[in-house]
Amino acid sequence: MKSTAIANSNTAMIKYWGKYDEKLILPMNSNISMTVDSQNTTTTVEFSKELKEDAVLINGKEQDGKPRERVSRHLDLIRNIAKIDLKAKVMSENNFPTAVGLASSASGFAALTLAACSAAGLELDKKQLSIISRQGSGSSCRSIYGGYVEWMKSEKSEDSYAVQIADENHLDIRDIAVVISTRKRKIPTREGMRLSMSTSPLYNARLKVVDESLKKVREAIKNKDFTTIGKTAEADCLMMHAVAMTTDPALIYWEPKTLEVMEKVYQWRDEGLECYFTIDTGANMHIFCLPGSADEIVKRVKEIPGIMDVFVSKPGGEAKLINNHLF
Ligand code: 2P0
Repeated sequence: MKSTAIANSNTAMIKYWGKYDEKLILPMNSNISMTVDSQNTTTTVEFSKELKEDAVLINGKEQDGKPRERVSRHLDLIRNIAKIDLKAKVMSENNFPTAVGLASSASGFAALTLAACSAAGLELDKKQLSIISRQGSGSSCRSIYGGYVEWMKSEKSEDSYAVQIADENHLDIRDIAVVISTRKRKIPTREGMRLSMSTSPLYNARLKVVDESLKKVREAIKNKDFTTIGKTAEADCLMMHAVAMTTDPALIYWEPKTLEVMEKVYQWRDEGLECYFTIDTGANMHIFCLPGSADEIVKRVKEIPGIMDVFVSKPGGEAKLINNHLF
């Protein structure tokens, strides 16, 4: 009853921001991401009758309090489906520094779901795995698949899952993650989304246009139309941040350096170096570009004073089981 899985992180091109159902984690809008190959989580899960309670180690550190509870609750969901009552040991390692403020819950919950379901003896298809992963952390359901992925909204749990739009070999683009700040968010993302829904006057305005953006990006991925993907992703990022900024209390994730990089992206584009930015719930950014422009953009990003780190990713593959256990 022991399995190990590896899952990649993903970067949203059309953002998930707000839940129709908080407990089941059903999103208000469908959303699209690219699974990335350079940031991943490896997780080993073992169910054992020797254990009195779940033990959770992340990056070598024994977890207690909320992080452990969140993993335990997710294991409960899987134990329920598998009809087992055994406690588990969970060991998880990120290949990227957790403290830099890049997302770890997407790769983390996708790897946990796949490893725990396999260790519990469940044989599930990707759709079922993504439905389970979604209930641990929404964006993780997209990391079950490689390449370009859409998480479908629905009011029913069984209909809200991720589907692959195109695999990682269909269209080669680069996601340059630019680390600007490691400052911790004052308000957790989950709470931020909830506040936006109840207080931002722009929340519903974004919902009115998001379907059109989804259609554009979906088609542009199929047609390998990088320009439309980039433009639409950048516009949706600004729309999500407009909603965040007009939330009470205001959720302003950007720092001066974020705006400085934004300005550079506009300038480089004017000069003919095609690239687009997107930003999640922090000051850090992602710059999308075609493979031929990546080296030049990385060089220019590194010349900006105060940039802490840069990670370049290609489209990554699906979450998978591996034989090398962490313990
Ligand atoms: C996204 N984000 O689409 C958006 C854009 C942040 C900004 O998905 O509450 O950690 O666990 O479902 O998945 C981050 O949200 O939230 C996220 P929960 P999650 O990538």
